[in-house]
Amino acid sequence: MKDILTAPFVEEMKATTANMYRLGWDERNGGNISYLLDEKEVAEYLDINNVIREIPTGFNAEPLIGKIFIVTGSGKYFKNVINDPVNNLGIIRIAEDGTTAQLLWGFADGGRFTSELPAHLMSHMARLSVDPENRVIMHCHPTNTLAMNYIHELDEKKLTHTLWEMCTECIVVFPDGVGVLPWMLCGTNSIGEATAEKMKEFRLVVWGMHGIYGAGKTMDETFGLIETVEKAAQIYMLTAHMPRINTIKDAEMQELAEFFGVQYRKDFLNL
Ligand code: 2HA
Ligand code: ZN
Repeated sequence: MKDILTAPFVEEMKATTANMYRLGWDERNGGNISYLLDEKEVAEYLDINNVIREIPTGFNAEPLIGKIFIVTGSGKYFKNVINDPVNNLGIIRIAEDGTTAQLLWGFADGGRFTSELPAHLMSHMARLSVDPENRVIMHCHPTNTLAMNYIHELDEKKLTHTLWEMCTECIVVFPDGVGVLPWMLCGTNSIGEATAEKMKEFRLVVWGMHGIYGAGKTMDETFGLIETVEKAAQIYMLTAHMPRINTIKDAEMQELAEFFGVQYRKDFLNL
């Protein structure tokens, strides 16, 4: 059996949480990540028949029965993952009943998975239904994205349009746009259901005045989506209080999307 601390998926979780912390997206215990793993790969590092603990999830994730995820822990700080993965991360498998998480590794100090597990697993189900290769769900509190929430209308078309205008690459990176939820109580099944509903349509969902969710096939794709939104939001926050003299026009955004061959939300442009 290989050493789990050398597993590529543990390394990716360490590197990603460290990067997100460094960028100021995950203060204190803010943020959470879940990453769908390949059973055969996990079995190279762990006896997958050895269940350490069973933890009820409080909701039914039947389509994910038997699936294995590495997830960040409830109340844990992203800043600490890199030096102490075994206490801050856990590997769980969804049991036959669909409502229990079987702990296979981690949460060594008696901890449990992120309080946002409903939003994560429901989002995995939603993304997998439209993209069978989706593996990652990521949540964080990027500073400029959050700041923008307070001064910009929380409307999907308007918010996406403003973000697309802020950097030339935006419409190419997230042509599907950004879904938006109003402020809602976090950590609940309700916000999980609402997020998952949006995830059928968008890989990015803003939680009004809270943060953002991203989904993707890889850690890089998911991180890159959030990073690009945050960059656009930063440009917006640096310029919103000043007269705008230049902008990327809708016809130019259309030209970009068509040149790069991406399926974009035409209804989010004013052509
Ligand atoms: O886990 O970010 O939304 C801490 C959070 C809750
Ligand atoms: Zn949060």
